[in-house]
Amino acid sequence: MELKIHLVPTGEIILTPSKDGGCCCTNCFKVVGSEGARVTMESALTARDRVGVQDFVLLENFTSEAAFIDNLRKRFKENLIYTYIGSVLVSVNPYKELEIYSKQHMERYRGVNFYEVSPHIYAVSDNSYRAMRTERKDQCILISGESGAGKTEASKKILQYYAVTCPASDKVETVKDRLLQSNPVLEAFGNAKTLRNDNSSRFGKYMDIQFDFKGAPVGGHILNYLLEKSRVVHQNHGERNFHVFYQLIEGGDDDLLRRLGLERNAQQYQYLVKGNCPKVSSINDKNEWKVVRKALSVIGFSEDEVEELLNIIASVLHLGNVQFAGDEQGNAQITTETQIKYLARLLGVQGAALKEALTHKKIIAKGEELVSPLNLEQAAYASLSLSLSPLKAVYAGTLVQGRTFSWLVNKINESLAYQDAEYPGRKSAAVIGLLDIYGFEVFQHNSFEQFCINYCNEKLQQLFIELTLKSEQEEYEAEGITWEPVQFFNNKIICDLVEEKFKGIISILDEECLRPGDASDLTFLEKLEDKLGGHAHFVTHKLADGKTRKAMGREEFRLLHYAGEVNYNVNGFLDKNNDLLFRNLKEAMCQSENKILNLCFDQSDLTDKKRPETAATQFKASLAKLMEILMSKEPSYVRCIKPNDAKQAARFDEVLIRHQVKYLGLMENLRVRRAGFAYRRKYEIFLQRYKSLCPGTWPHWNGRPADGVATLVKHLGYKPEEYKLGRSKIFIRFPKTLFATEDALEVRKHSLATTLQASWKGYS
Ligand code: AD9
Ligand code: MG
Repeated sequence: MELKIHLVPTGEIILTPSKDGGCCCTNCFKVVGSEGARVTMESALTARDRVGVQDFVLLENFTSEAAFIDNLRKRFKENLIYTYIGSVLVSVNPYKELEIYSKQHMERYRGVNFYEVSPHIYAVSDNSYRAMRTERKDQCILISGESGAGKTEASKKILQYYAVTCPASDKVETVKDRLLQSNPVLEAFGNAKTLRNDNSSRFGKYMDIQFDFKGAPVGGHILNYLLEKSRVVHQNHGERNFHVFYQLIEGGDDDLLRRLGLERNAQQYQYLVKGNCPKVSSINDKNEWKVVRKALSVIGFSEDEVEELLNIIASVLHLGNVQFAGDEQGNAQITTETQIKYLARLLGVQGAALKEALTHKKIIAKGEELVSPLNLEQAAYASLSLSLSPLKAVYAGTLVQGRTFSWLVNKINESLAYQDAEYPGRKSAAVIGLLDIYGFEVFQHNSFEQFCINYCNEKLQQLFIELTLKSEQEEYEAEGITWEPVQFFNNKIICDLVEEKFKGIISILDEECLRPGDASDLTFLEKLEDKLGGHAHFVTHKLADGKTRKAMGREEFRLLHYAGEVNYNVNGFLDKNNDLLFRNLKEAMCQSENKILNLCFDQSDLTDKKRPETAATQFKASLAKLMEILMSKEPSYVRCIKPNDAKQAARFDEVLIRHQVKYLGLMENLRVRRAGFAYRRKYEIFLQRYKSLCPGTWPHWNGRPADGVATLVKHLGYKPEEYKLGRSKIFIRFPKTLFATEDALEVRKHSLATTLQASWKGYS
């Protein structure tokens, strides 16, 4: 049983069971001992020291990173994975199931004030919910952290919290089910086993949960960002393709597999063997398949739609097994007729057209169609690992997956769309948005994907700076307290470096992608060096004496991100940014009888003269839109930390954690939060908690709460420099002032209990 410490006036401590067996207030900490036992003050303080502070703003030495990490470690050791920085929740992945997510736990957080209970993801969920209800303002919860830190788990816990605690009705139950079931479907198609995480999300996700006027969830909407399409055709050693391929092969019944022409053996498929990792101990593909099939039905996919979806998934596998050989002229010829037969049937296209599309290149020049055969060399150049498959087969595979994924998200959105039965067209009353997006990434080899992901993190940091500083400033102003400006690094300069029109990296990249002639990844690098060489956050590999800078390759440029330095290798930047599909493959797809493909590839793909926007420009536009969405809402933050790279419980790797504390900007966050006052609370709440400490306010205070607090702090002997009284809140500058008040409260509580007991005895 968990026991809670109660200080008594003699300086001793009595152990009593804590409320519901869990922590319940700021001063509640667990100790080992038997109920009723008396322990010394010293051991009590050791116990308190053991679990650390539950809000980093209460750290005495708040500028010290060592103190920060130490607090995190203490709490992690005690399975206290959540800690606040003011209202920001820091969460450390426990890599084990903790008994803290039950229905009882949810109830404990429901409608309770943020600081009255121990830190929890439910507290953040509830706080946003209540703010949405009472202030009628849209909320958003931004979850960030590196791969494997627990973002997706956190977002699922938030969704579960709303599903369990929000008001219900028959219709609402359906929506709740659909919201919950959208996760396994999206994860099947968009998550994969990577070296960092067995269930890594390979796309960014923003989900709006829509609520009605009674606070019931009535709908949802999902936006997806930058699916890592290249995974369909290539996986690094120890990694897998998207889960759905393995689930289908392991879990699909015999009939289904026969129809799809698939064998129950992942090793048979080129696109599934690259990582040499068909099975993962933490994943049961067969069971997951059942979950996904059920989820598809709950969301409202018809049997036909599921069939067509699976036809596409099977086609991707067949596509990977198409093989080529060179004829006498060296032109690529297909040698695997069976695959073409299956592909033609599954995709609903003519076999001959498909063959032609896979071995030829068609372009329209000056209104004329030019068809030329692809040779094996072109193919080999395009895809080293698939040396015998022409480049465009690879692209077909990736594009099919990318477009199918977008179709899937749209379909889920249709199913989640809010329809007011009484007032069609009426919008939901308010929304809570959940952002689960890739964290900052630094690998040995960083490419276009990392460039986009890290750019996204710069934008989120920019938003964080604007909103946190802005809200801090606004709070001081609203409370009539002088604002003391805080020094911080504004990363706008890096955002501009990436995205500025004409001058930024994306513009330069697009320019090279559009330039006919000799444009290549290396000419792109040269242009970057020419145009950005003098920028404070851009570093070229070239030194003045013509040598290459240490720790940088000749094909690399370095960006000094807010979170650290990253070297990017330009290899593949142009191809990935172009993301083109050859015309004859597009034509083949447009003729498909598969309804999903038909929607994904329409005639405008062929007739539209305008070149489609490049991948980076599209991403930039979608991020700008996301920023707009988030700016219009009130944000809460969850910062996730991964404790070790081995995915093991109870392992706290200090070096790794230190990095993340830096990347997440947590010290800066704490500094901003502590710049003025460590602690602030509404007068009513402060008075309610501490009124027993002053004869003037106990048991009731009849005047204005602000005057009550003034009386109270005077009685407690607060010095003028220790606090300020605002319009609706008290601001306390140092943690020690608050700790002293908390200690006094414990003493007081105990003496009250003793008095009560004595008077009871007197009656009996
Ligand atoms: V990625 O950027 O999508 O690769 P995430 O989303 O940050 O990453 P995820 O939520 O998938 O990480 O967590 C990784 C694994 O850690 C999960 O599969 C769980 O096994 C484990 N985890 C994360 N959070 C918790 C938790 N609160 N309790 C128990 C957890 N296990
Ligand atoms: Mg994830």
